[in-house]
Amino acid sequence: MKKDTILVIGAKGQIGVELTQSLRKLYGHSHVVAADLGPVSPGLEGGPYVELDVLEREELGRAITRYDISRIYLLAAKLSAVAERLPLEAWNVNMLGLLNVLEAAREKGIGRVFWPSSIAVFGPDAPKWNCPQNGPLNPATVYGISKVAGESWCRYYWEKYAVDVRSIRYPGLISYQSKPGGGTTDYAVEIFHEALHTASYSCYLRENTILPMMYMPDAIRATIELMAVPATALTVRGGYNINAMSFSPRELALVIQRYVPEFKMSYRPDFRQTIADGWIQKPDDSVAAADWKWEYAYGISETVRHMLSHLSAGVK
Ligand code: NAD
Ligand code: AKB
Repeated sequence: MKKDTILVIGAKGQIGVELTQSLRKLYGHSHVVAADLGPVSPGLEGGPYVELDVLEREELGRAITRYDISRIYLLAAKLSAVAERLPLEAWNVNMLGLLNVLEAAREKGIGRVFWPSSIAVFGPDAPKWNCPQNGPLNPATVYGISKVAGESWCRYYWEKYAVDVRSIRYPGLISYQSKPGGGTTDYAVEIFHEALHTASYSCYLRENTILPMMYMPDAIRATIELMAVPATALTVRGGYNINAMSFSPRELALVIQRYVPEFKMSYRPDFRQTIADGWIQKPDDSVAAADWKWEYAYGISETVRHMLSHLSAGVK
């Protein structure tokens, strides 16, 4: 059987670098093509790279044909904080990028597509704790609106054209390899860098703001597992809720202080507080557990230990 060749669009981002590396380990370096705006970046040199703007349909079509692509992971997007500041630009990137990929998948018979949604699909009226898979989708942010619309497009392309597109509503992701790109949950990555460099961090959310989070290895594993299950196992064609840990900035700071006792946290809430206040605190992931056996591995203690040990190896 012919081996799949995968295109990862938005490969230079927080998820993209680690997902590309994991896919290359699994499928072979020459079978995973990384794509993003501008030249290749560190961490992606080990395999093919193409400079690609996903908003340019013809460029996308040329890359698919040139590399004989059979699976696409679309990660290019503007995240919540950037989207609140640049609503029209964010809508354009998040929607047109997805529609270009879905259309290319339909026209060229791409076998499977992955597109990430977010816990941002839920708004202020959703249950904060254990928010169900089918909770109300009334987001109060541009980013959330684009994710709800994107989920509807994914369902539409599956039902109308049998494009096998799959999606996860990621929580805020915590990683040490790449820095996050303009989200509301970014504090949970920045805090580790600052704890090690300056032993202090000024947080833009209030100390008691609880949000759902996940360590990157869990998110990468969830993505790869979801893409591997047979289509018949899946009952959700919008985005699956997945859950790992929920904590506030204060709770995270307390765990970090176990390893960096001199670490001091201060709070200066900005516009991101309003975004966070409208989000859920913990998704219920029982549908993902039933359909494809999703289960997280990293809680807050393991995440903090791993983050500090990987990052402190780089601090001399
Ligand atoms: P990121 O901002 O770190 O990376 C996005 C990448 O897309 C960047 O490298 C950027 O250069 C690229 N890009 C932007 N516009 C492009 C274009 N027109 N053509 C090609 N590439 C373009 O984002 P991320 O954190 O890696 O998130 C990836 C996806 O996962 C997004 O859809 C995001 O909404 C979703 N998500 C992320 C998180 C998280 O915590 N990181 C949580 C929930 C959902
Ligand atoms: C963001 O904060 O925008 C992202 C997300 C939860 O979608 N991390």
